[in-house]
Amino acid sequence: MEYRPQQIEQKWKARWREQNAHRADGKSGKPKYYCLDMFPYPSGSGLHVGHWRGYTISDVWSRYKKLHGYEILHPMGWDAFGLPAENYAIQNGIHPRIATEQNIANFKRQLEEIGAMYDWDREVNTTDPSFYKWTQYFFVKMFERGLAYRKKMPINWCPSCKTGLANEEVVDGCCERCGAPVTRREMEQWMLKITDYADRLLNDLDKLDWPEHVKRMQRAWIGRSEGARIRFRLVDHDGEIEVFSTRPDTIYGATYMVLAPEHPLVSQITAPDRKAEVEAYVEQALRKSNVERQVVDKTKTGVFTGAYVQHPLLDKRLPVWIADYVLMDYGTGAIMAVPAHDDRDFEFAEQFGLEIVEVVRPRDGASELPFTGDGVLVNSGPLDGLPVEEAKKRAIELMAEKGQAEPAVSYRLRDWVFARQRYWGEPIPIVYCQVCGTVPVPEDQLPVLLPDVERYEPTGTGESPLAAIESFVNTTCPKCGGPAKRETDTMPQWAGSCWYFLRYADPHNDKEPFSREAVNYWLPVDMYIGGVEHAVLHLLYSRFYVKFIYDLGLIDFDEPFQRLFTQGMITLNGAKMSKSKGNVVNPDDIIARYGVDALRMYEMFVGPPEDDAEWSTNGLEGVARFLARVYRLYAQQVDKLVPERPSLTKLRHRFVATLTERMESFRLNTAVSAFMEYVNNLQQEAKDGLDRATLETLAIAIAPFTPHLGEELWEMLGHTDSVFEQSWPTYDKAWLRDDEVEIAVQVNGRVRGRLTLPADVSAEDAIARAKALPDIREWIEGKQVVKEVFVPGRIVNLVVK
Ligand code: ANZ
Ligand code: ZN
Repeated sequence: MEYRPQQIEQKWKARWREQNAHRADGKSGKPKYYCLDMFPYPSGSGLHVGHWRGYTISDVWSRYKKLHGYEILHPMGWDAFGLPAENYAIQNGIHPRIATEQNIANFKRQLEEIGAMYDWDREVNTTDPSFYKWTQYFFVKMFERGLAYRKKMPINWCPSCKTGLANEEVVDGCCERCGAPVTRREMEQWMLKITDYADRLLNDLDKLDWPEHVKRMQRAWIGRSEGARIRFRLVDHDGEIEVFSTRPDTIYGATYMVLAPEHPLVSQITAPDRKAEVEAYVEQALRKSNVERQVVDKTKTGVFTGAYVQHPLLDKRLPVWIADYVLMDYGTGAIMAVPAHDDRDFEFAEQFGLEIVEVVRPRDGASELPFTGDGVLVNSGPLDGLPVEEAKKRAIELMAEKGQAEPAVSYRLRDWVFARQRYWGEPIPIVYCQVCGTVPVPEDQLPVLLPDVERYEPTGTGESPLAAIESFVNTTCPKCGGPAKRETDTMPQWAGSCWYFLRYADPHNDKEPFSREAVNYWLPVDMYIGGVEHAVLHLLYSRFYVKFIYDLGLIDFDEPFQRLFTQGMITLNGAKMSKSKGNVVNPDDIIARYGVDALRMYEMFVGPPEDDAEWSTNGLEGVARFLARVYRLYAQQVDKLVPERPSLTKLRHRFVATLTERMESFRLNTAVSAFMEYVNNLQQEAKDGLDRATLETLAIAIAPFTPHLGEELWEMLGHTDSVFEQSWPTYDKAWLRDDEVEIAVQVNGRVRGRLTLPADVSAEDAIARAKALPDIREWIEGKQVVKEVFVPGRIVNLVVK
């Protein structure tokens, strides 16, 4: 009679293993469903209960879908290359390979506890040569198509990790990994031309079922701007300065020019008497990060070069300055400054006493400068009186007639710095030959193995530790057989994660990265679950890779993840749980006391899955007590089942209706409340006995949340097959109807739709249903709902801003 979760859980885990229950072979004849977790990098700290949340959500969802008749692919693997693994290894004096093996073993043990439906036959590991062979293969394909190229340029440099970083890895001017302030460093780098895909990456967001905030972040990161390229002829020098501007309408207000300190023209046009000052300025600017350089409100710095350009439409010369608020890697690295209508130009002009000419005025009269809003042109000759949008077009035409401008689009997205000067990564499969130049390693010579070495600490010279290994560096040219040297940089952490989800479809293939058939069968991923911190890094890089692989003709889809769910974090005392902060709860301890199922169910109960939620041991104990009650209820009733009576039938149909609706709208926390409410009701009824349909329904429905207990309850009811071979319970509306009401749904006080709901519907359900109505979504999408009112039996009113 006593609920002993640990015993039950061991028993079912063993049974699943024996029966290979989670094997996905694609031969069941059922429709497929691919539910994927963002695979973890196996850190030395192991998993805490915060990590469990996402893994549990994805498993609950997989099992729920399985009960709907799908064959489920729910794989797991290891993102094991990269800085975290390497930094951990260095700190602890263990070779990264050994440390990684140990960490994977520990992670796997912990993940197996969850009791998830992982098909371990499909496990992938990015550090396994049989995997990274294909990571290198895709690099070679990029190189062959001109998408991987080398360029000398200032890049983000982390002085603490001693490596270059991609823009996406710099957060508020600091290294995403270690938090050290990032500096700039001029280096020859391997780059991937992700910018070639900017438009597709932007437009195709529309076809994805992703949270709006993630799409918004990607759109902002890609940052498409429309405007013009405008050329200004240099006075007393040959050549011209080209700028990108989103405000060509303000051309008559341009009073000076600014070049980025790194701009190649700087050294050519600087007057001899300005040289010393200019060079000193360039030098100090190079040491700053782009983020520091872009801070608004900061005292502006800069120097005059001594050179002038000719205004394209006026008989006027504009002085050319250099200043670090202009970035080399945006637009053309040069601007026309319009201090009256741009904040930064205004501060700069004030600082250095430069001319300010107002050219746009708000329709309702005078304005304070700088004025950046919409209005009408003034002081602008042929543009006077035109509104901004029209003036933009007209200005471009006027300058285009003289061959000095044309419409242009600019992106904030930069090409991806794809090299790291570190040991623990995939070697970049390139060989330098004096005769043949840069030669990719042919497919039959892949993988280029990462050599097993004693010393793997970063050198700090800007060279990878691999550069010191002569047996690695010296090789023969794959083309001519002559002596050649290997590239010694490695790929960034993200390389393997850009395509690992394709490999799960066909993980043991040693002839190709995957078979076309297998990938087109399982992909795209139907549901991808992970942390929001990947909104622009991994989630953008993977989309780029998939589009590229689609262009290679290897797959039939060009977006990897049809639906995305980003789970919130678990906090303890208000702070994100993390080993380094010392505020973690270890799942091993919890399982030993309360069992896996209690932890799983509590992880769902803790709050709306997309929001952060505070850990509470009391809450967990409540869930554990609840499961013990469920178990006892079955233990008492299964031997004396009675026929179903109407009160039980009604309760059952209502429970299934409520639960299904909450599941479908991904409200997994209130789904748990539905179980609790139902079981309370059943306990009231229990004195008159319970029927088979009631107990079978509950056993099936609870199984996705507490799979071990679900199987046990199913077995207690006399079954010998698995509960997961059953179907999700259905309900008959007839049992709900008598108590239904129709209510009106208003947005900002106006009726925009109608809903039929159970008379005793909770405010939460009513509001969620209202928001999900297509008619209503139209009115609230992209807006902030600031107030939600529910008047039972009458209306829901949503106030949006
Ligand atoms: C003239 C102008 C007048 C501008 C005005 C703005 C307002 P977004 O919208 O982000 O694309 N700009 C161009 N290249 C730059 C660089 N490398 N570093 C710093 N600033 C740069 O911004 C485009 C605007 O940012 C451009 O339009 C340019 O200033 C500036 F009333 O040109 B504008
Ligand atoms: Zn050669």
